[in-house]
Amino acid sequence: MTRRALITGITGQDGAYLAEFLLGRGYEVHGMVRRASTATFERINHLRDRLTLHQADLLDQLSIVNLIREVRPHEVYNLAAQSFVPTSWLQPLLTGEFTALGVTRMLEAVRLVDRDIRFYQASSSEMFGKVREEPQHESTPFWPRSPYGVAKVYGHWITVNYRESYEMFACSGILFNHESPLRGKEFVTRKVTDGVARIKLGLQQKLKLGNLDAMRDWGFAGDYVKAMWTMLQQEAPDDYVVATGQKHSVRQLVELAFGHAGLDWRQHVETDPALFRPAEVNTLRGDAAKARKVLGWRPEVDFAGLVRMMVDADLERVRREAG
Ligand code: NAP
Ligand code: F7E
Repeated sequence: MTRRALITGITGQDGAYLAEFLLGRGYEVHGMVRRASTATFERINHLRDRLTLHQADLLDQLSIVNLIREVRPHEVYNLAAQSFVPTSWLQPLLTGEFTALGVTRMLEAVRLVDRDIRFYQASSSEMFGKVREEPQHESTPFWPRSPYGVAKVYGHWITVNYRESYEMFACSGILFNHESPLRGKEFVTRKVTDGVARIKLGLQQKLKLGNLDAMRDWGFAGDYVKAMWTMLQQEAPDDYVVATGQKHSVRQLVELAFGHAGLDWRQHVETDPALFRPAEVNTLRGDAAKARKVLGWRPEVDFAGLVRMMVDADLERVRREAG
């Protein structure tokens, strides 16, 4: 029997990688997209003829219920969210509506239509925030540092609560930062690799960044979507940290990315106080021992390989676009 999956946030970075992965495993893949006046399908254009897209919105409960009724998926991957941390200070209420209450709307729809549907919630290392211990694992206490992080803590616990209240197969994947050539250009890795490509090709001179001392556990998105799927194939639902276990600073990222293109970052990078955050997550490093043991999951791309992949992809794209 063909398995059916519904992905919210299919037009985002993870949605595109997950859709490709599930198609490769023979799934019938459905995606929830919100209406926009211009197309947002850039990341999934190459898959369009193999996907079924449906209009619905995290803010509109009935649209989600109708969608789950129509598709009757075996698995739902809830990836949709307002995911950019700085925007969550500018739009804290909207971030709460999408990123926190949106999860309840998804869970309610699944509960109403068919409690046997397996549910994946995209939780985040941002929940650890002002970290209580290092490395962070599934039982490390949360101390979120942004409205986004707070909303994700809500999304995590409501997922756990529906599992415990209704015996639903609901999993929370606590994923650390994962990046790729499909990453949005406002996130620091892509901002740097896009900047490097533009500087290398003479289209830009300077790159303005914020806190170069922040440290993150960066992995490759293509590796991380495999962990999402594997969580939903287990006998019992559970929560898992997904991370590489290695951390690097933004400064190291910059050195590596500029160096790969043969550039000296000191000649191009400027820090801009406006890009510092009201409350920062200074450092994150995850312990994915449980995912390794139970799911057999391991990252395949390391930090240096990831940065090279992203710089090379941006160099090729910028060259192509510049004709
Ligand atoms: P992303 O590229 O920002 O994609 C977000 C997706 O959510 C987009 O498809 C967006 O649609 C959709 N969306 C936003 N608001 C919506 C609404 N009201 N109704 C329907 N769809 C809506 O994010 P990502 O990096 O792929 O991350 C996927 C998920 O994992 C997010 O929940 C994120 O918070 C979480 N996460 C990400 C990371 C990471 O490092 N990437 C780590 C941990 C957790 P449009 O295209 O229309 O904007
Ligand atoms: O920032 C510092 C910044 O915006 C990383 C989201 O996917 O991962 C992501 O959240 C670090 C921060 O990602 C700039 O201060 C310095 O310390 O790439 P980012 P994030 O905030 O860690 C988590 C796991 C998610 O769940 C989120 O959805 O880099 N930084 N200079 C900068 N960051 C940005 N964006 N731009 C700068 O110029």
